Amino acid sequence: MKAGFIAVVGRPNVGKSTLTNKLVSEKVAIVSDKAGTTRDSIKGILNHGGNQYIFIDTPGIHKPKHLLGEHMTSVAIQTLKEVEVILFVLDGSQEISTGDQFVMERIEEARNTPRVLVINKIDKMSDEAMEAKRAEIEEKLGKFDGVVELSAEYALGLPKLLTALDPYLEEGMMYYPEDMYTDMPMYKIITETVREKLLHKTRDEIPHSIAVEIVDVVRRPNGKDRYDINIYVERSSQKGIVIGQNGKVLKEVGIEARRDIEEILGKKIYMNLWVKVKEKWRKKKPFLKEMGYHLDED
Ligand SMILES: Nc1nc2c(ncn2[C@@H]2O[C@H](COP(=O)(O)OP(=O)(O)OP(=O)(O)O)[C@@H](O)[C@H]2O)c(=O)[nH]1
Ligand SMILES: [Mg+2]
Repeated sequence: MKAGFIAVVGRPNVGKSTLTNKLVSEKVAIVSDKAGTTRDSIKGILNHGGNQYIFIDTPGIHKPKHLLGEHMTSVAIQTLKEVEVILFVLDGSQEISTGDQFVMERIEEARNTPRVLVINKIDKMSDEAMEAKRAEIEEKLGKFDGVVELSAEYALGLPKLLTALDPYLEEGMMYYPEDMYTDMPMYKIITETVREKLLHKTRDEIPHSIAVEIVDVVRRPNGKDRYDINIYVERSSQKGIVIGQNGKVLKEVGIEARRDIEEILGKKIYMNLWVKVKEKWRKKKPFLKEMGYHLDED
């Protein structure tokens, strides 16, 4: 029996959460095409071939512009120090950027922790592009203990990744029971599901300005509980966009989120969504704490 913690890190939008979900064959982390989707570390646990792989999906590492961004980058950097092996994910279909190099510098600071590179999104790359990419990596990022080319979206190359990680797991006991695939509490799965649907339907600054909170759960005799959920935005102009004309956007978000949540809970629910304005909440520490965005030592 071998087990180990694996940090999944990289700049925003490279496919870290998609990869984590595909590895554990469950949706533990929400995914969107907007950079900055993941805001906290999320464990995805896989038991395979007698091994327990504990993947820690992290927020994309970037240069923060506000307190929430600072929290996100610190969560990821903190995770680097707590694992057996680091999985550095990059988007192979894009040029290696200063963003990737910034992540590499943070990884270097974790000193002796082994590092495996994932070149993701190979479904968007030709063979020639891959050849060029290997050279570019060596030049701009240096050497890794292992390199795996894969497509998280299409679940191509995942067994190779597990094989590459195997040597870094440690003999001993399992950390988590066999049927546990995430450490996400149910309320977080619910708020994240609502946030994901909102991310899919908004753009520009709005996805970044959204926070979601369950304010009440009312148990009902018919077993169909009612969830009252607040959606926070930073300005009143954003409120109108999130609600949409005649409430269209909010209604669609409600329908899609409820469908997913009912599947996860295995039962029907009622859901009320309210949109509220909290000026500049991403810069306010007490509100961030209330939303659960804080490190242990904060
Ligand atoms: N074509 C292609 N798209 C992918 C692949 N993996 C992820 N994506 C897409 O890339 C986008 C970002 O994916 P995420 O998994 O949310 O990326 P992330 O690295 O977790 O992003 P942050 O949480 O913002 O740091 C989404 O639109 C995914 O569908 C892949 O292998 N191929
Ligand atoms: Mg993510």
